[in-house]
Amino acid sequence: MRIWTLIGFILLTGYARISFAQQVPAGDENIPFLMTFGNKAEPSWGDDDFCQTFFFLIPESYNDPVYIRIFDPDITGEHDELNGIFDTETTFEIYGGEKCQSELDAQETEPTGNYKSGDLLSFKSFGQDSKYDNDWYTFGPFNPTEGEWVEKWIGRVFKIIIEGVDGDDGNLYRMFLSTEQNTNKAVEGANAFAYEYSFRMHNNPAEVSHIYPFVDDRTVTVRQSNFDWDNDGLIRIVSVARKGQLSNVSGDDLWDEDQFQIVEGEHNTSLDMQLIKSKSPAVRNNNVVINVRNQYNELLPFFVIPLGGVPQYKYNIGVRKQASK
Ligand SMILES: [Ca+2]
Ligand SMILES: [Ca+2]
Ligand SMILES: [Ca+2]
Ligand SMILES: [Ca+2]
Repeated sequence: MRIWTLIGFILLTGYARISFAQQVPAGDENIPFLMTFGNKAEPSWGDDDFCQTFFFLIPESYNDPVYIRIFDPDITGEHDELNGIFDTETTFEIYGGEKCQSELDAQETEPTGNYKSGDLLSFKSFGQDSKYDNDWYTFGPFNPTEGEWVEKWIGRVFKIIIEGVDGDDGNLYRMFLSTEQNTNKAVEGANAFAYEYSFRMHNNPAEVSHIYPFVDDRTVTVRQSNFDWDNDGLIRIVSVARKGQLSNVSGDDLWDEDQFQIVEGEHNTSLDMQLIKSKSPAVRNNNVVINVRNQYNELLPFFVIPLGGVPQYKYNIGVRKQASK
């Protein structure tokens, strides 16, 4: 009896990992919602530029059509943040083709220059559409060959740009890269990444969210910048060589930043930036923005499924690091 319960548990947890693997944000991140405000909101609501860009990475081996599904793309009813009356409009645009990711403006944090590079494949504007409240809208199908080939990530990339084009409310939403039009079925080996996250923190102070910037072999120093954190707890950085380094968070309507050196062993791994909320006072409905740059001022991508896995601190690397100081 007990052994069957155990086997059932293993199967269930394995299934859960697969089925949530390509939700954006993904399971290990434990971020409840992405967030984009209408462009008439004050940035003090937690969104500095009313725009979010995400990239979906399809592995070279996958050739069947894919769908990009959005949960709660509307701005009314459940999940969304009301400011006065609901009067916000948000556009979702999907790009593929040459330059959709490799264009440098598309890899920046601000919606300026040629950030809408590539070919516009699909577009929809959402407002107070109760049809999509607490429900899904599906873009696609897209043929993987419509994406841009990116040698560095050995796959094809699609871009989605989400912009608040009117109003002052907060659109909260999630996404899923699916092989199916009407259900969420993960694309094996796929991933998603962004160069800046705008998102809603949990309301429960016991919940810890994570982002996983990938440190390539050119990275010497990194600088994390965060906006409108409302002094909600702290950021704790864990890596294969870092046991738990504390980093700055910003106040209301402010940016703050912190710079540190990358050490031996951290190249070609992800950092685990643990976003630990304040226990008291509890901060509710906290919307925040974060990005991480290297010494060349280039942004490090956050992959929803961390490259190389969730980093675990290895005692040996830490000891060697200290001995060489
Ligand atoms: Ca409003
Ligand atoms: Ca809603
Ligand atoms: Ca929404
Ligand atoms: Ca905030």
